[in-house]
Amino acid sequence: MTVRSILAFPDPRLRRRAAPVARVDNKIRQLIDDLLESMYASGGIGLAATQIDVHQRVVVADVSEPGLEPLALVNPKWNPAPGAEVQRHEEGCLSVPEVRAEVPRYSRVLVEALDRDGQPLALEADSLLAICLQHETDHLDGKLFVDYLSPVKREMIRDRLRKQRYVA
Ligand code: K2U
Ligand code: ZN
Repeated sequence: MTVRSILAFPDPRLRRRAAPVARVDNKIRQLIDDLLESMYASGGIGLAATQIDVHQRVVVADVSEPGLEPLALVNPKWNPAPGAEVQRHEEGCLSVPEVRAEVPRYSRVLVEALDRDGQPLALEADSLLAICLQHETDHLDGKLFVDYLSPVKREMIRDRLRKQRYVA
């Protein structure tokens, strides 16, 4: 288990589209363990492989107390649950430090994936887990929550982070 460093916006590697996992083997299980370790170490409740510069379709989440219900999803796909509505919710991102912004997400989603043993997994997620899984699958498609903001706001964020980097 290794804590991996997390890519920071506007790093272009965050924009790469992750490749589907062909086979869930020990290498993928090691990646899942590293993702969980890195997520807990950074106080996150979700993390996508893209964020540690591994471009494979794997995400982890744990929206309960750390370590209570770690969830690992390989090749995750989601659809809005019947009757789900779009709600705006304030989000953060471990790759966009100190930025919070409201993002529209579905309130409930039906998720299909493979688990860490390569077995098919289906779950219905609502509230924070639904938001988290939509946020993480966006990462696998090179999408960041700041993409839902106006170009002006996104530019302001880019400038602020650039200044922070030089100041620091
Ligand atoms: O993918 C990430 O960068 C981790 C995200 C996951 C997430 C974003 C928005 C809403 C839910 C989950 C977070 O930065 S983890 C930090 C966090 C912790 C508690 C509540 C919201 C965000
Ligand atoms: Zn994120």
